[in-house]
Amino acid sequence: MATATDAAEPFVLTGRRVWVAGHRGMVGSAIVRRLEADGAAVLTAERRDLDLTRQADVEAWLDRHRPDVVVVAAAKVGGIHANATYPVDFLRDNLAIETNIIHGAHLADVGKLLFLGSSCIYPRLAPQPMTEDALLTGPLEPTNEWYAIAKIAGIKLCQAYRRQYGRDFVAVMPTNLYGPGDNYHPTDSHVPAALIRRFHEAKTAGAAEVTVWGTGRPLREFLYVDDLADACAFVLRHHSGEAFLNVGTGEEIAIGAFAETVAEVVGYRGRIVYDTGRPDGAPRKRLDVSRLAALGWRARTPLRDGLALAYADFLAGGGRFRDVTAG
Ligand code: GFB
Repeated sequence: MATATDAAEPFVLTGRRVWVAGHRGMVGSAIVRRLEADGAAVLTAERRDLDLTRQADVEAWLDRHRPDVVVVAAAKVGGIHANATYPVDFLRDNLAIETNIIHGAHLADVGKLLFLGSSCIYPRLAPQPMTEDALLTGPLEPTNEWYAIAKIAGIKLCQAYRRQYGRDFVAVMPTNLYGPGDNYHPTDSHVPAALIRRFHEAKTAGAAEVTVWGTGRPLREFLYVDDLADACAFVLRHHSGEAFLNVGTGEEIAIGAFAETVAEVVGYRGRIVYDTGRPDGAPRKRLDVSRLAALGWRARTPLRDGLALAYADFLAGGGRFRDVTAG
């Protein structure tokens, strides 16, 4: 497997025209904040003006706007329940979105593209922590294999356009994320947003107990979304190569301990009970983050600090949410 290579010269983002596809999502909006702070001219396209699943529309938009850089942060995303419930949306829509944007970027002669994948691309029982070399070495986690296959295809597309056309298209694999702009959907959300919402509602209602899905025993790694955005700006500047890069904290916590931490941050003091009828999903999925660390990047935001910022955002935004299957 190719190793991560420093770009010959740092790629300059200041003054560059950067299209952030998926700018309204938690990841996309964090990347917009970061790139604007770095002096890039960020381009965006509203969902009502551009359907990313329609190839001709995406190619026409790229031909008209001709960005210097493209960040593929657009995807159908959701937690364990959504992934297992909407396999078509997670496989077909994500394949269409990434194929259209990556091929369109090639046709529009885009200088650099960053594709965002996910840590769920790795085998369910990959040795921990999971290095980038674990890809395709074993069966996937059944609850999110649809999303995982789509994201693996995205990695391979970036590598293929580098080999066949010399395109500087790179990919990062973030771990589980949380932070401002998350989707607080009651059932389709990821576990951080789900528990922030549920503990807040229980505190407000004075509920005696809160139900957490599964056994509470699985382990997860959680990265604050603005740290991911910082890593994306770093990778755009300093990485150019086929090797994709894990982005995480390298630390894991059991879902039960995570739930207790969220309850403390939210200020809920009732009981936590577990609904073992709900799936646990992957037992562990901790990333080996040494390859990106070797290039000079590390996550900064401690979990409790990040959760406090996420809860403040939830309170400010009133727990907005959107359906995964929304067009
Ligand atoms: O974030 P999450 O839904 O997905 O976390 P994955 C699921 C873990 O949290 C399981 C437990 O062990 C759940 O049993 N959990 C406890 C809950 N309470 C809840 C709850 O109220 N809501 C949710 N959602 N989980 C995701 C993939 O896998 O990892 C995504 O589905 C993406 O596509 C992401 O790849 C990185 O961590 O299991």
